[in-house]
Amino acid sequence: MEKILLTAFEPFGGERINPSLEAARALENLHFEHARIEIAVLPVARFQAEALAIEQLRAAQPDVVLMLGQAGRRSQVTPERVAINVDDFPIPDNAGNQPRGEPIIPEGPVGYFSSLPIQAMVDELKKASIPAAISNTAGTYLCNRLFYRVMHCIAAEQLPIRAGFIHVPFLHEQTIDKSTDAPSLSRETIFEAVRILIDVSLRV
Ligand code: PCA
Repeated sequence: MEKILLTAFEPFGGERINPSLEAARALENLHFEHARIEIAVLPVARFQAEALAIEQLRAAQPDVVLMLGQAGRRSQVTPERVAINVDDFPIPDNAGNQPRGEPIIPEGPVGYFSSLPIQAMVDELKKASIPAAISNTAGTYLCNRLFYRVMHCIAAEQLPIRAGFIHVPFLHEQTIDKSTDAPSLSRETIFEAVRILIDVSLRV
């Protein structure tokens, strides 16, 4: 039996919901034959998000950490390949922080690769007719920062944990009142996508 820590973010940027959190809550109580799921709900706040995630990671000692976040302008579910060592927030976070072009960890490496099977994840999502692609940038906002900080913790402490980040598009209901084109997926599709991501992460 493996333990999976599923992290998700609170709403931000004027949204009332965050699809990552909706999915984590829906999946939390689902029964997986080979895994136990624990969720961490993170504030969209520099420092606090990673502090909470790392605290919960230490307490839970999971085998896998799947970090989820919203990428509102994307049409596909996108496992991220790499986290980079830079904070360059295009908008302030929910605590009002807006660093521009600062390193996340001044003495840290330039980046960390995901240790999740990202290609297999994309292949399985596509087999289920869910739009998916590997992304080569997680941006320079909170999601990239959390991804970088968690990978740094795992590397520095040589923890036996596979970890990575996956961005998911808006839910349909988030786009109803938007004036510009905004791609979105249904609840069923996003929940099924996260279920598949969990399954594939267990197969390594
Ligand atoms: N998405 C943001 C931060 C929180 C979230 O869900 C991002 O892509 O950085």
